[in-house]
Amino acid sequence: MIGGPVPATAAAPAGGPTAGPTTRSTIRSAEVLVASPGRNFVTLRVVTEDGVVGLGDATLNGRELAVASYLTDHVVPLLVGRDAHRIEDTWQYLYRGAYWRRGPVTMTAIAAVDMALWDIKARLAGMPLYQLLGGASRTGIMAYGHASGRDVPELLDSVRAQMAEGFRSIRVQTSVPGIDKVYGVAAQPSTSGRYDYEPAQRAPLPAEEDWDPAAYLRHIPTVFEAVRHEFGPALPLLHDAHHRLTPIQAARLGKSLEPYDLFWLEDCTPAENQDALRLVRAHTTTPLAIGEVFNTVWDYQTLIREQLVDYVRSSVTHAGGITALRRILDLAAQYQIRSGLHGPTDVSPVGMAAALHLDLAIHNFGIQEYMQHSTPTSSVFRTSFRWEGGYLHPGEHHGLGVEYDDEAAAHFPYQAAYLPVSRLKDGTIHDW
Ligand code: EZ4
Ligand code: CO
Repeated sequence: MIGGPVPATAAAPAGGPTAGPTTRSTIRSAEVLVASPGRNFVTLRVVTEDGVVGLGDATLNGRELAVASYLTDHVVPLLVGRDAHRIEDTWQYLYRGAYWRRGPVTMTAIAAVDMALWDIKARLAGMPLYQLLGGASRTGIMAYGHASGRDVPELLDSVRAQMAEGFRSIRVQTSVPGIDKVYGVAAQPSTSGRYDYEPAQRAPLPAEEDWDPAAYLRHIPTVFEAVRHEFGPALPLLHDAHHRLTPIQAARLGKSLEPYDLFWLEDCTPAENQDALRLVRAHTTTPLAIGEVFNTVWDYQTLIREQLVDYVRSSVTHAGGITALRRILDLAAQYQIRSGLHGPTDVSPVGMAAALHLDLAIHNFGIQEYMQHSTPTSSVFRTSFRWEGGYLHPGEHHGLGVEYDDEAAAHFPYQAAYLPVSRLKDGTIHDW
């Protein structure tokens, strides 16, 4: 009978394949929570019939209410009555079932459901989530902090302040002579010791900033020279070009930064055109990181297969959740590409916790971005994760390790806030 059809009676155990106790946990309700403790956050809360609660981050900076509506109007009604344990089936149901695949709104909504279901599964298992993902591959998660300055002395002070906070790897952003406002530079130096750059501003219209690639390309190497001169060769330094360069400009920047041995150069070109990175890669050995605006594995297909980048920058929140990001990271691992997950303040503490469980479990961990959340944010989201000696750890609470305080959240209603737009000197809209 080898290779032939198996008779119906041959292999089936007594009682058929569905016999035996089944593990089921029916979803009783799901609701979308929108609050603005310091900045806007959208959170999905899923509750099972046994009262087990799972949380998911659905925050899409500057487009928050679109995801809230996608979830409330089109996803919550599909969740009620489903088995919370069936994470894979629910992911496929929402991704394939919608017919309209991909995109940041859809994938952020799916991510929130995925996170909440993993949270529930791990709480029911009585384990921190990283244990279900394979257990710890390391003792702590190396995180990088953010330094910025309106000039070099202010920047050097900011690097010192980050080191005093415990950071052992630091992203460096600076103003550029002749440009009024530049991505990544806080308007005022931090008074709390905490890094306080927040790109989204509460206002009915987006702020406008200016941009000049030539001035930037001239200035940045002099800044890294000053930072290396002050702090020596060993401190890992990162930089974010925030999608603003053409391929040849990015190639030139990567080359001109080679003497300063960057940990990575992030988002050097706009992310849509994966082919652009071939040109950059051919010209520089500066390591490249990309992907905070990507939302599926398809955005990485050429980049990973052709080994055009070194770090995957997605967040759990914007790339379809733990289920989907794990697959991206596993694909990356086959090509020696490592993680560098996005961790700005617009990834909520729920999204951050999900990242930390993944970071601890995967083999190809690289580094984690960490921009500490504000005091109002921490009053709404109670977290179990720890920050010690330059390393993060998700903690040992069951599930993701985050609780949502409804009473605290009630003090912070949604306020419209937008990321800025960027214009060249002649007024032309540019990539922000
Ligand atoms: O501009 O999270 O690397 N970090 C970044 C962030 C992004 C914001 C956008 O919502 O580029 O500061
Ligand atoms: Co970035």
